[in-house]
Amino acid sequence: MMTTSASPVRFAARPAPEPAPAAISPVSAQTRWRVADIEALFALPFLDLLFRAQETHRAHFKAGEVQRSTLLSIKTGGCSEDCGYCSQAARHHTGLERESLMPLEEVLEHARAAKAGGSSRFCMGAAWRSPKEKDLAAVIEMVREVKKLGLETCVTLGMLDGEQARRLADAGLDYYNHNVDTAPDYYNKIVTTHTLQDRLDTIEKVRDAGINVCSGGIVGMGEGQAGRAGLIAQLANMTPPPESVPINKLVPFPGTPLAEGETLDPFDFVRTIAVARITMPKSFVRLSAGREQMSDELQALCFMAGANSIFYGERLLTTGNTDAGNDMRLFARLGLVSI
Ligand code: SAM
Ligand code: DTB
Ligand code: SF4
Repeated sequence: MMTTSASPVRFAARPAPEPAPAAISPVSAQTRWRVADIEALFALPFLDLLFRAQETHRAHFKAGEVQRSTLLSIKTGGCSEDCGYCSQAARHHTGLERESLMPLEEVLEHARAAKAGGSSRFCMGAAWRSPKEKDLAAVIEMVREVKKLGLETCVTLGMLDGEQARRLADAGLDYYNHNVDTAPDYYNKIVTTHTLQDRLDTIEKVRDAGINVCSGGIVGMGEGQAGRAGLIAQLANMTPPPESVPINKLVPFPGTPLAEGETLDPFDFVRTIAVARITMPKSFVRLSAGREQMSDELQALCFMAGANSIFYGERLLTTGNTDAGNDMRLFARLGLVSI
């Protein structure tokens, strides 16, 4: 059973929760979102929810402007962790070949191509529980060199300690991606080799080092609407909420424990985007993994619901992404503008 209050985790906690609003009221920067309030948003009639998400979006962003980030897996497979969705966990028999850390020059070739293609941010992902010293030094060099190309940088390397976060900040890293992934009381059904608190601790260290936080989650892992509300609550109650919120739709990968799970009603995915937009009005909400399996019409609904960022380019980490040409045709058809 999902609880009706947000997790009491240290990072998300605030001193004095606001009293329950009579209606589902707009939040101020100081309001704590209760899971029940967020569930009530999910329960709104679809058109009312979308209307409200549009209103919120237009109050904080220029409608139709979409940021593009390109992903690169710089270290693929062989991960010690057991995240149930992930193709890169060594213990899942996914047939994925383990690769060592990509050399700097190869990373830069991908980054130059991303820049030429119009992406504004380059995100480098590594299948680590946490980075070892030698690896971190190499990634720091990558961050410095990618920045010189005029791209924003993001890395996702697993858990960090404070010193590692500070060194990444000193290298000029713009964003660190570390997802909370699902609701607090669903987390240990998905991952057992680390805890949600471990992830919140890393996010806190990233924040303290002055790096922008990119944190979101995955929907479609059997969490239900209450689980999606729990996911959004912990993100929205961070102080401040993450600057970037990737909402991933599970990409079922053969050989992972979650490959054969239930399929998500696509409108519930759109609802999740809309609720993220309403509860985190100033954050970039990224329509992330799973776009390749979405129709143009479904993606248009996600933009309508307040998504204003995408992963752009033919690959995510180990799976495919929508063709860049298709994306640009869709942007043109919808009058969306890249920023
Ligand atoms: N090891 C690092 C970590 O766990 O933070 C970085 C890489 S990990 C692959 C980054 C994120 O990708 C995960 O937190 C998860 O949200 C997302 N992800 C991984 N596999 C996915 C899948 N099959 N479908 C959707 N999202 C996925
Ligand atoms: C995020 O939230 N989604 C990206 C990025 N952050 C690192 C990863 C999606 C991975 C999808 C499955 C794969 O390609 O392996
Ligand atoms: Fe490893 Fe990250 Fe995949 Fe978990 S999500 S198995 S930590 S690469």
